[in-house]
Amino acid sequence: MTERCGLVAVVGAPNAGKSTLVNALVGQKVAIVSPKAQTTRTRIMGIAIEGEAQILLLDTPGIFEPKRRLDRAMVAAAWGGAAEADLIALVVDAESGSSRRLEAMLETLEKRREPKFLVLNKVDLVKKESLLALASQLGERLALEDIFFVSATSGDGVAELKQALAARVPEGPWHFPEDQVSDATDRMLAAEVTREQLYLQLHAELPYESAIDTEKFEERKDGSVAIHQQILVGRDSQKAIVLGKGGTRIRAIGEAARKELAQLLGRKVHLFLHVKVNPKWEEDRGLYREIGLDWVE
Ligand SMILES: Nc1nc2c(ncn2[C@@H]2O[C@H](COP(=O)(O)OP(=O)(O)OP(=O)(O)O)[C@@H](O)[C@H]2O)c(=O)[nH]1
Ligand SMILES: [Mg+2]
Repeated sequence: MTERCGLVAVVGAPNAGKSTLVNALVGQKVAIVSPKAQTTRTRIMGIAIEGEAQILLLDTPGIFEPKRRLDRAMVAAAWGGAAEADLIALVVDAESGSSRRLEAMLETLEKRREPKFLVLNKVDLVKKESLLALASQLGERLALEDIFFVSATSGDGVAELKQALAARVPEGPWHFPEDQVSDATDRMLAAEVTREQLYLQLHAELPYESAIDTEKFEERKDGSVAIHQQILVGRDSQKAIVLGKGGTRIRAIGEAARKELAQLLGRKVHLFLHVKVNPKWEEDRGLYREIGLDWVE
């Protein structure tokens, strides 16, 4: 058998389930997930293997109408990911169906030459008839090579999609060792895992208005790792919320992140979190580099 290897850009609206799907295809958590829209901020490659094929899945930020500089950088990262891909997998939340936002995205996708798969996700939440109606409606709008019905959370249809992706990526040597599951460094993964807790444990706008800056990532002789991270927020009032009464919130965030990370890295983790107020963190070029985003004017 010949080896195959190719890049699949996973694009779609915020909250469609792109990161959940990438994790399901890889068979391991490589990307963070939350019920809030705009969880993913940069491109993360998840690496899935199916038979002789290595499928490089580029999880991208959800595509929406960008306002802030950070938003613009996120949307640029998403479309930029599609530009390098052998195949585009458009993930659509089957429950939300079509919307003005999806329409705008279809217009951009129409102009792209890359072959496209449509992945209707969250089929566990909708009736079959409405699924078929949505599929045929989108099929009329866009030249699609294939349509898949999946539930990234239950795993329904994921194996079929994985097989189809494996068959569709071009012949060529694998780009990564077979035991590698993502292109993120442990340092980046650690920052993402803490950020996921901000999305899960803090309300309203706060997660969007915060970022993680890694100050130190230190491998210790005993095999453990010590990680110091700053949680950047814009205002003093936000710092108070992140800390919580008597520091309870930040302890809960740190504890959950540490546990998850220890499991993902398979080693002991010492996690030190500090909250820092910096009203201008969104204008900090160095931080964009740390996050993995290009600076956009
Ligand atoms: N019921 C159901 N929920 C799902 C499914 N797939 C994802 N979700 C949920 O949808 C929410 C968003 O999932 P994400 O994977 O973070 O979505 P995303 O497209 O990566 O979102 P952004 O990174 O914000 O663009 C989470 O609460 C997931 O648990 C599914 O198949 N069924
Ligand atoms: Mg995501």
